Amino acid sequence: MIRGFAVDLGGTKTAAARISDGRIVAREQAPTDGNAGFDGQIAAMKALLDRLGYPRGEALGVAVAGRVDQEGRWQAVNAATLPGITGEPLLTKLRAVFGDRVILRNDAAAATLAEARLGAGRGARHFAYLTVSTGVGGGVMLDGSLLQSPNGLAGHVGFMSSPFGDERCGSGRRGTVESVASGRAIARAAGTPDARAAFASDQPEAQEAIDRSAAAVARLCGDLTALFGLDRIAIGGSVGLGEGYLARVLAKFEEEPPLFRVPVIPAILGHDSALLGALLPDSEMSLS
Ligand code: BMX
Repeated sequence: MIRGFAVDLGGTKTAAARISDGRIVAREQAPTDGNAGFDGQIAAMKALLDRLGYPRGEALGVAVAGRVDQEGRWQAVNAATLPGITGEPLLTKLRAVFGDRVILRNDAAAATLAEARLGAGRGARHFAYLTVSTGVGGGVMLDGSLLQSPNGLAGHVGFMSSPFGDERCGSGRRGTVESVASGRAIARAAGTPDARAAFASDQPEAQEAIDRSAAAVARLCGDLTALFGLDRIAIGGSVGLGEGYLARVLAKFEEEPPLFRVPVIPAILGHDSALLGALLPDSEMSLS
């Protein structure tokens, strides 16, 4: 059973939690200041952990949007989301501030581990988790192992190309899934302050923006199934779990031939997945 403290720093909000017996027993949250820079983001994490009474040296799992390489350096892939995060040594700094028992990974990778082991992916052999939120992130579990790469980019499915996209996204790539399907892309196309407002709007451009996002995510599900031979996909994130969103994805997914149409289900752990997954070990063997 996992226990300790966890932080989940996403493009819109930063959450921290105390976890006991595999469950979140206390939680604090604040908006993420995307322009805060490296030291500012660490100070924001510390402020939330202080409110939870985190004692230095206790087990701490940290999950962040952006890529984390094998040396623990942190860099935004979508530079528009976290412009001040450009390859700083996050793991080294976290250990200096919070002690040696810090583990660090990408937020979507953390959520993938949690859903695979404790949630929607249990029993699946080749499983993918997608988060549709401020950005579009994900992770792939093959025979119980998270697909990882030394540069920390593996699993960044939001930066694959989409036939529904044409705009350049903050990664510099044109026509990415993220450029058309993310919460920010929905809000931009809908002309609303955020994706939540687009969901609440009855304006045709808002509904079309959500439909286009769902179509791009459905196509991505088919692509990932072709690439990895998946047997299940779970969808989470604030947009992914938004009212009626999964139904729209599934309606588009019907257009895929049966071979590529694996079960696509909602994430079970909701908004807690990255917090729980931040503390999970990479390998199941060390889970005892
Ligand atoms: C983006 C990318 C991923 C992240 C995903 C979900 C950045 C800053 N973010 O694709 O690393 O996992 O968004 O992040 O490069 P969220 O902010 O939507 O939680």
